[in-house]
Amino acid sequence: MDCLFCKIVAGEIPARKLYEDDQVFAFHDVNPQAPVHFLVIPKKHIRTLTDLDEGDKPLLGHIVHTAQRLASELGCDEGFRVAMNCNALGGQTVFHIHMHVLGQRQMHWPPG
Ligand code: DGP
Repeated sequence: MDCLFCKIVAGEIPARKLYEDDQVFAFHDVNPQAPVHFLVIPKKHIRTLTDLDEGDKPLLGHIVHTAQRLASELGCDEGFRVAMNCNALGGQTVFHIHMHVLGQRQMHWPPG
């Protein structure tokens, strides 16, 4: 499959890995928008959020929990942001779902 993030999971493209288990993979974003900016992705290829089904609910919970735990480990307990961009209008550029986690700076609302 020609998917950038599947290739990162497979080790075919290098990434600064933070965590991996049988379901998820977490790594630093190549173009960080905050002092802490990492991505948590499922190992399973899911193109975008509109492709989720009922059976993916535990996986999504695991992604959120992993994001929170790693944010805490990286010193972001004072506050951080998670974001998942869906499809082109939502700002998604890599079509393998991923949760952005940004921290260690003041966040603003609304995002651009
Ligand atoms: P999005 O716009 O929500 O689809 O975010 C995609 C993110 O993926 C973006 O913040 C940059 C990051 N990214 C793109 N290519 C690579 C890569 O090859 N390695 C890493 N570590 N991150 C990447």
